[in-house]
Amino acid sequence: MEEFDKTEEPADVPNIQKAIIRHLSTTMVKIPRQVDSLATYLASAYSVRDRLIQKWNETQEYHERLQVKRVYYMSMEFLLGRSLDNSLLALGLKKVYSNCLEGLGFNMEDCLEEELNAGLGNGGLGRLAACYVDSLATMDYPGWGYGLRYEYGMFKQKIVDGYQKEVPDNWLADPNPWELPRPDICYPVRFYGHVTNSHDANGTERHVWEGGQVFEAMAYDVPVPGYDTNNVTNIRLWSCKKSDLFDLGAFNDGHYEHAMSSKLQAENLTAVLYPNDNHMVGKELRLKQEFLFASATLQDIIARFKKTGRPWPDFPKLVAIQLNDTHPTLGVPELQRLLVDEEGLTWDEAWDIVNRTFSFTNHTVLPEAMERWPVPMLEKILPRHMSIIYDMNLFFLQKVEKKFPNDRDLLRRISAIEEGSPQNVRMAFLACIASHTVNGVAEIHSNIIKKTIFRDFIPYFGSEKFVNKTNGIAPRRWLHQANPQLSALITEVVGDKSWIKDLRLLKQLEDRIGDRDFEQRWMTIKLDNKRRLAAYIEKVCQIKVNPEAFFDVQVKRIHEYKRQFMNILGVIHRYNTLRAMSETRRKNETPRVVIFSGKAASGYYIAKLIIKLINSVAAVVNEDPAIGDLLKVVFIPDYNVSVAEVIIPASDISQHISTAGTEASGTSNMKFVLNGGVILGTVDGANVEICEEIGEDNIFNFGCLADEVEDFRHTQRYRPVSIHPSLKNVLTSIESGTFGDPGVFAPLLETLRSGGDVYLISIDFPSYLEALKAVDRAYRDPNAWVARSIRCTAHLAKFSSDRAIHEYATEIWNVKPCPVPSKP
Ligand code: 26R
Repeated sequence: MEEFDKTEEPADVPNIQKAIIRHLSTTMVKIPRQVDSLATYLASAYSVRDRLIQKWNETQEYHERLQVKRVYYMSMEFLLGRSLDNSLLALGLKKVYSNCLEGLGFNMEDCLEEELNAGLGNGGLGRLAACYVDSLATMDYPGWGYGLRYEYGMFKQKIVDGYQKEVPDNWLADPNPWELPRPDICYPVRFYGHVTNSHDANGTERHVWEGGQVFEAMAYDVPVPGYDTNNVTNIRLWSCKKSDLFDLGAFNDGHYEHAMSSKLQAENLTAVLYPNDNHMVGKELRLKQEFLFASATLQDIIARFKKTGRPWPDFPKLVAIQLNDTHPTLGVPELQRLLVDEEGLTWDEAWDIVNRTFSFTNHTVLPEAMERWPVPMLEKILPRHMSIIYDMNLFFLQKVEKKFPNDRDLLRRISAIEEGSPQNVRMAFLACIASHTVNGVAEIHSNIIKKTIFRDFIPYFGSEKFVNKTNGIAPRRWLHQANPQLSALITEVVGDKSWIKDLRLLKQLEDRIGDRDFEQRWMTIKLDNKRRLAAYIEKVCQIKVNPEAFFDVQVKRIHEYKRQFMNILGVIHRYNTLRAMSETRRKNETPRVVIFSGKAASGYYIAKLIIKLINSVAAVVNEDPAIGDLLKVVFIPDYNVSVAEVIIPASDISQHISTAGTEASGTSNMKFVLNGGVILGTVDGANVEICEEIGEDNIFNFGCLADEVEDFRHTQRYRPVSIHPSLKNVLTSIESGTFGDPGVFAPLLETLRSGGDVYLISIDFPSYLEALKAVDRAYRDPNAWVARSIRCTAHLAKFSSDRAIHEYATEIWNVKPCPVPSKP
């Protein structure tokens, strides 16, 4: 057995069992007959946490002592999912814990299932942050995540009568062993109030922000272990507490209720995550969340810097800050304010530090997702920051004017303050102006943002400022943990587990193509994963599906641009086609299970109608005796990280069919392919680069290209004068009531008509049906299919988050690995 598995020696069993039992009795306060799998999960988690804390301390102490540069990944969302399985694998303790639990009369799988998901994110952006922290830790980079500790994460989704119903996610109802409360780490955060200007002894202008309301942000630390390393990194999450909690006078008077009332009424800024993905809602509470986050984080980073005793110009030598989209952008004026108003630096000294510290990632091009905050709202809530933003913008525009004189229109287009009544602050522009580097998340996306949102910035800054960092996924969670059988088979081929930290080694799988015995094992693992998913579907949907059927999957947030609508229209087309077939012809068809899962933003009416349509189609198709196993449609409720871990390894084909140019990258496409699943997709986001890596014979592409989409939209060449007959027939079957009251779906169908169809479903539909046919044909050749599946996994190295983080570290952050040495 290799070096890393030393900890898996049976000698550890008694010690680990002792630790679990100790936590059962002292932490969980259980006597033996009260112990259930929840208590056992928690006790196991606490015993793992003890190890993590020790390594966490060693890591932080080591990095502090060496004064290494750290990167801080600022993200309003971290979609971590469950931690026990992941931590056990990282520490090399999974097997030994499994034995320990068995010895105590418990089953590992049952205990793992007890853990609630940490759902502190909406979708792609939040999960990306979690994968990136995994890679930072695994590759020994000094880096922390900073985020918010929402008491309620992403809502839970129930399906009632085919409709989505949102239920609060009370994820802190059980104790959370994965967070370490830090009551000693608190920062005051001010809102409202006023700014007074004065001059100090040297005649320099001083700004004092006073009054208003002061909240307090308290730190909770979430340790994240790297895989097979001593390094344990940190995600610091802020929780909001009102600071003026007690009116002590009233308390002493015995007016307890009155004394407590401010606590009872205190708006808790970190109570709940906004469940909007790609759609901005300009709520004051959200703005306050963003500022609480920005201010606490920057105060904390500054406090840590000051402990080093280094001079201010060294700040960017020790600190890199990555803005995960615009949500943390208030960190920019906040750092400027802290340096100028609190630390006494000049504006120019501070601005130079800001500029060398921040870099910014854009994750979307949808206009409705661009953060714009009304100037009057900012002026009211953050008066000092508003005036700093004005100055930053003014100085920027002055420099632009100098370089390109007499171009008023350029200044208007490039200004961080958008004209209008009211005026708005364009957060993406502010982030761009203040950052040394701006990146997109896939080649096509990075090119699009240079031609669209940031186009006017290029003549001024030069195009080098705008770079690409194609997204990646953590192989630990998305292959090793989610697909243990495939992981074991790969380890057998490679000879050891080194591929888990170096995905390039998967190339060796290619040599096994054509080895019938190996191919058989490969497909048997796929079948086992499909059985596992079928069992889950039966448990949560009470639908029996045939695990031998072809599994066709689309799981992601429900959004018009992602076109789940087109998918279900295609399903209706298939259903109609099957029904029209003779029984003898039907016998030649491959049984298929079409699986959907995903949440719609609670206020997104059309997305919710798409869910209803999927469920209505499922209700009819699944009960049709003429169709039987040939077609089953399943909507799996409450998509989240642990549900994804069951679905992804079980797909034969997965659909990534956004209108070209709209999906910045996508990351689940990478997860499916890594698990030997084939993609049916548009030429969009990371699909393009996946195709380059695996070869175009191994992916099914269709649809307009991004520049054609642009043409359609801009030249008005596109008006849906004629809807293709195949689509017309599908729409007719909905309208004739095949799937229930057609009135329900009228607003949804309307989006395709009368100059609408923003996402070009009617244009792409015919080529979509062709692509589906090509998939069907290809699956009929099992040898070619298994070869394709193996090739998918073998060529996926590029999409490891380790590669992505290495690029960020070397090309943007200038941070270097700093592995914590083992104790002798
Ligand atoms: C503030 C509000 C308007 C808001 C906008 C956008 C809230 C949340 C979002 C989420 C967006 C930024 C998001 O998740 N984008 C996704 O990022 C993934 C990681 O880069 C990409 O893979 C995916 O294509 C993109 O949609």
